[in-house]
Amino acid sequence: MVLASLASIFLPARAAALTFDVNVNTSALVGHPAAPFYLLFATTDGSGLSDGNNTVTVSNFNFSGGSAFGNPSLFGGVTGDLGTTISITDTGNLNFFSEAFSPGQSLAFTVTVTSNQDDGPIPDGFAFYILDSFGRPIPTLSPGSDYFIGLTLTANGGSPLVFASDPSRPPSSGNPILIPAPTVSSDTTPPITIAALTPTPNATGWSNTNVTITLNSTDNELGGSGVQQITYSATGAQIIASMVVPGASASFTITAEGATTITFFGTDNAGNIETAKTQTIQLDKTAPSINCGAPDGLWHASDVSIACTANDVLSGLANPPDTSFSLSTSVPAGTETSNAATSTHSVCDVAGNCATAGPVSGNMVDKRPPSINVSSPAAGSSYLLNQAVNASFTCTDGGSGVATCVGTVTSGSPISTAPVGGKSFTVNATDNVGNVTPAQSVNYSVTYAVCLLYDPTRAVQNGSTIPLKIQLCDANKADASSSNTVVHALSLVQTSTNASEALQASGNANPDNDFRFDPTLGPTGGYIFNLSTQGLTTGSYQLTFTAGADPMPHVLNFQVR
Ligand SMILES: [Ca+2]
Ligand SMILES: [Ca+2]
Ligand SMILES: [Ca+2]
Ligand SMILES: [Ca+2]
Repeated sequence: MVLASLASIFLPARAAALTFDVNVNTSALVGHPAAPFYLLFATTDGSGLSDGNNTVTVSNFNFSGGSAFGNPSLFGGVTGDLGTTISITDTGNLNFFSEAFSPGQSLAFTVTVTSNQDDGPIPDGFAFYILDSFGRPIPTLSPGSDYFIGLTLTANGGSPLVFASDPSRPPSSGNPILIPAPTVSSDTTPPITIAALTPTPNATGWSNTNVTITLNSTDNELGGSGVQQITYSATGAQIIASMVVPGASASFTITAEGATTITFFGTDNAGNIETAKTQTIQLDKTAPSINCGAPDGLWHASDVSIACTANDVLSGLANPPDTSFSLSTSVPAGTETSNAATSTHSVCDVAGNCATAGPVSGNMVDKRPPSINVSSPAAGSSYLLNQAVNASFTCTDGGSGVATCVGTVTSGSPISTAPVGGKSFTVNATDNVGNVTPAQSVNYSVTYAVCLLYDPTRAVQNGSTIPLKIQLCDANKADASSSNTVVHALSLVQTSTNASEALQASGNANPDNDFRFDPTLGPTGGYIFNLSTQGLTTGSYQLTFTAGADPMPHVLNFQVR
């Protein structure tokens, strides 16, 4: 009965997809008097040689409340049953499987075909029928024979042809059966969804600005039905409830710092759902926090270091030694400042956020010793013996301040003006951080005053002897003459012409041109030089002499007429 019906099977010339899902509305079969019904799957070999180069498997039967029953009929290269998987190979010219079933509201199954092409003009074919209790196909609108699904097994690939039942032709018994054309989806492959992150995280997987996630889904397999929607959600730092976005792309932005795990998947128009994928976004928009010490308000003789610490609560420090470091001042030698700034240091986190430590200002660094200014005694000056001269000097420091400022005597106290000779006055200074000023010395002289015991305005007669009598005095005109002090005549010049004249002592009282000490000329004595004016023309003269350790020469004036 069944075999006879199949003699009229005609298979259409259409290429085949590899796998497709079939759904048939079988509700019209429920309770119909033409029961029992049979499912029939068949292949034909187009080569006529039974070459066995194509195999069709049918599986995943779902009777939706119905069931298979009875034993399958197998013909040709066929194995299996409705409870498992049916395999049909074109090892005969005609190969078919049939088995009775009790219909439910619908019938679903999956067909997988190979797609080898026979060499001849007639390709291999596959068809699906539903037979009634007489083994006749339920009439359909297909051309030539009453199949619900037909396809050719060629190498080109393609889609099955589907047909509804023919409402004008009844089955072997009862009224015409109304079955819509089966729905066929050749798509059993879920979409593939890729997440693109903008901007791209750095090499460590961290981002430091908001991350936009663009989900792009594709369903490009052979016979793919296309992406219907993308579903995504997020947990962790940023929570996003499940979002369903129609179409093949979706975009959203992660702004919360920390780790957010997104979950996403695509669904194709055949209802295939991609296995959910996850991706974790690590977002850190906050630069490290830095803590540096403050200036201690004290003066320092050398550069100051300020200790700093840094930490980063999200991605962590890029350079672990930045946990603890120090900044230093660089004050030039020989200078002092109460507002020295330290260096700076950049601290970055793993995500690339950076903060700058320092500069820390207000550090007090003193590398300059005090300045010394001596106004008295004045450098190179000469003072009279026992002259009252007070020292005057100051020390100043622009930094830590003067700690010591010590002169030969304290400022305001009398300096040494006795005995006569070369002297020096020295000041030493230090500041409060120990900078030492090189000792500063001022040289000065102490000299005698000369008290005249003759009248320099009274001219002597040319050729006579003039007794030049003097006392060596101090600043107070007190006699400081002494027999131990040698007073020595050096030279004689005429004042008006500056011409040198011969020094001539009268008699033997002044050997070697030394003045003669005379204890009767004052309280401690005096000196006399008996100068011959022989050969001196009329005019004014100056006799220059030295006295003991006195570094300054002295001059005596006299007149010749
Ligand atoms: Ca074949
Ligand atoms: Ca798909
Ligand atoms: Ca950070
Ligand atoms: Ca100083």
